[in-house]
Amino acid sequence: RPIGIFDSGIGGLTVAHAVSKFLPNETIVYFGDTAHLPYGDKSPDRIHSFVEKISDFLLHEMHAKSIVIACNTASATSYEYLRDKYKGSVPIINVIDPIIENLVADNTLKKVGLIATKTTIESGVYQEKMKRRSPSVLMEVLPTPLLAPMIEEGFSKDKISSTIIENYLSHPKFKNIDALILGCTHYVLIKEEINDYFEGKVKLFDATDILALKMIDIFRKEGLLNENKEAKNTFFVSDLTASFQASAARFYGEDIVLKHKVL
Ligand code: DGN
Repeated sequence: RPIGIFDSGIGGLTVAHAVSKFLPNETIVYFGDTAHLPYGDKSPDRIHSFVEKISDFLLHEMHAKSIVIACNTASATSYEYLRDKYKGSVPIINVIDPIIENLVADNTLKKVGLIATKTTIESGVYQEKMKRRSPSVLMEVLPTPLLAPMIEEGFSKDKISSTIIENYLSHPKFKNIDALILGCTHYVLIKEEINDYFEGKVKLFDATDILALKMIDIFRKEGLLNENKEAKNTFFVSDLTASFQASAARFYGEDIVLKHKVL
């Protein structure tokens, strides 16, 4: 049985790629809800209704053995909702908890920044989890809504991206941070640029490798690891355009073919 991975669009392909790299024997069924993107400025209720349909599709039609919410926004608004709904059937994995676990394990951190969509920041999920687990770490958050569309449009390592990145990251809130959470799946594509901005002095946390390693743990414990790959990975999107297809390779890092699927 495959692993179901979903996102509001194509950003979650960064997560899917990390999963395929660390768990090469697993088959991935990806669903990008491009018809409803961006989730980043929608209300939690609206996002619940989208992700419920996607999860039902992945579980009941694709027979997924686990679901990965490869989107920070959907993880922030709907993880508990989905976990409770599918309790006892399959593991539901979000992208936020593995990042928190890694932050908490690093006891050198005093001040941590978070950049993410408006909905993720407003949910307060990262802030609450950090406060509960590491109360002495100061956390500063900043919604950075221009970054995801900028990345989707292919701007990186150029004048536009460096101006926007600098404008956000030079915010006084982020003075003297030890670490920055890239709290949106898209931001992985500008990780190098962000690292350059901080001259390598700020640790960057995102949900690619960290999440895939966490999945190995969970799958091992649950006896879900595959010995051999059963089938090819499939990538569905709820709205297919030439531009999504063109961007997909950039996010996944390899050529892939998107298939249109209306739920
Ligand atoms: N993929 C979503 C996330 O990680 O929050 C954000 C994309 C969006 O909805 N703009």
